[in-house]
Amino acid sequence: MTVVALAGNPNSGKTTLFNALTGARQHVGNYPGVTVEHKRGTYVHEGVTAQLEDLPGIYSLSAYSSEEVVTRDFLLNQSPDVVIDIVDASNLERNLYLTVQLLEMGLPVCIALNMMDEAQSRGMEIDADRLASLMGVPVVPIVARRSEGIHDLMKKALATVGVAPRPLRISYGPDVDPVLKRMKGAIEKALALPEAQRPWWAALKYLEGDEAVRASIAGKAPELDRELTAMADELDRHLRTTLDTYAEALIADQRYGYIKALLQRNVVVYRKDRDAAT
Ligand code: GDP
Ligand code: K
Ligand code: MG
Repeated sequence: MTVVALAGNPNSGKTTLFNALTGARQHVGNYPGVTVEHKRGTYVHEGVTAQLEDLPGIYSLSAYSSEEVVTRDFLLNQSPDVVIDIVDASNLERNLYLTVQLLEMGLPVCIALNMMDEAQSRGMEIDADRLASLMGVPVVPIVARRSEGIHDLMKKALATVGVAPRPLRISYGPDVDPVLKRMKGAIEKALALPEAQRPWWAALKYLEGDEAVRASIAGKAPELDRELTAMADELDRHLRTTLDTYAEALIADQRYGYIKALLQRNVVVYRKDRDAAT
């Protein structure tokens, strides 16, 4: 069966959408070893069925919290056919930080623009088609609490299954980009490593100081790990002396910069006649 994962920030409406799509066809358990809830359900509508996974809410795809680890491991190892990324439309900028990371991982993504009622009452008009063309993935406005748009969302999400995703590649600037490229090349040569399937992403994770990715590579290819660690350390030293920063911070800044610039391209318009009562 087609597997659809629901990912998004906490409080973006994942569970509301999951419940609206699966009704009583749900199974709730725990992920092994952690007290993080695992919810699986079945979507059945007009002859279409799919398996739905309500993943733990996260703000980032680092591996600092158990929620982040569980969600990331699921996305990396279970390879869902499509990831519905639930975005709170009334908090677009903050929510897109996760979206960018999902796209950088090269996952097949469909964006659910939830809480459109809330955005509207704040006087925001969001151009979903424009956002879709800028991000290169479908964007479907919904109001999960009222089940509005949810079948259209599933239709668009399932239509992407089997289409090879185009990973997002944003520039991290003249200091980081060349190092990223060299690290990617080094990882690509280690064909037997699972990380070689996502060499650019794995290189980026090294620069972000991701212990899980480092440990995974170090366990299987200690020499490659030493090489990558040396490159990452050298970049950090350079950034500290020239810009008083370090790679992880610079990468986060550049991601936010990318999102800010994107949103300024007529994605959001504030109505002047907004409801004075809100
Ligand atoms: P989760 O943490 O992502 O699972 O989010 P929940 O599904 O628990 O939803 C968080 C809150 O947002 C709840 O109070 C929901 O009722 C509310 N909510 C969900 N969808 C919508 C929506 O489309 N519009 C509005 N206004 N509220 C919503
Ligand atoms: K709310
Ligand atoms: Mg939830």
